[in-house]
Amino acid sequence: MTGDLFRDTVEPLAEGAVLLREFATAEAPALMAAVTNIAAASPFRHMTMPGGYDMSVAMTNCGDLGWVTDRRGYRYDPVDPDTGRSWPSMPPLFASLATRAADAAQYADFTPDACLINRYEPGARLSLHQDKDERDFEAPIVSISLGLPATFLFGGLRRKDRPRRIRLESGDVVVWGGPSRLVYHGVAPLADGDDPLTGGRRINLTLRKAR
Ligand code: MD6
Ligand code: FE
Repeated sequence: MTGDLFRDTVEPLAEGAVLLREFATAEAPALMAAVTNIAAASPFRHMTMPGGYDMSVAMTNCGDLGWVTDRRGYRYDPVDPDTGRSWPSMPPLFASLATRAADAAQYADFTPDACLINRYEPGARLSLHQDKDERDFEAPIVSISLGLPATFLFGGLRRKDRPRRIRLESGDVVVWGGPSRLVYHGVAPLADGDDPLTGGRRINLTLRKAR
């Protein structure tokens, strides 16, 4: 009956997508300390979209591959273009937490090779998008939220599908894959606040299997 422990916290969002409230709360301080270490080696930066605008969300990565965007487009790259070196390695805690969360969402043996780290300051937002730069849409994506709460926009398979607004708090984990793997989603502009772990920011980790 191991399922009972988490039953009340597994909230279905759509077919193949679940919200695991507070799944990472116990590990949040250790996750945040690891993010600080990663950012010391590969600093957060506002990347440029192919259209020329800089993103309001600051990003860095860890793992074998990192997601990057510049005037040439989006891609996964084993090298941090700002440092010319490999991205920092993925802390074992990131991978183990992602595997456990995926397991709780009925995705067995998830082994991420890339982790995109997003940093939001008040006003920062992420417009509706699909995650489709990964080679393998069979694997789910595991998303871990830390710090200030955000309004997550969870849409449908068509851009025009009206998104649901889901409040994500520090420690919440979302897992989605299968029929929901290519849903449009985004994050509404972050509201001001003060969080004991992150100060006036939100951090989001998305763990992926990029190749
Ligand atoms: C964020 N998350 O929560 C942005 N993408 O800051 C994403 O864009 C995302 O949470 C794919 C899968 C899960 C996600
Ligand atoms: Fe995304």
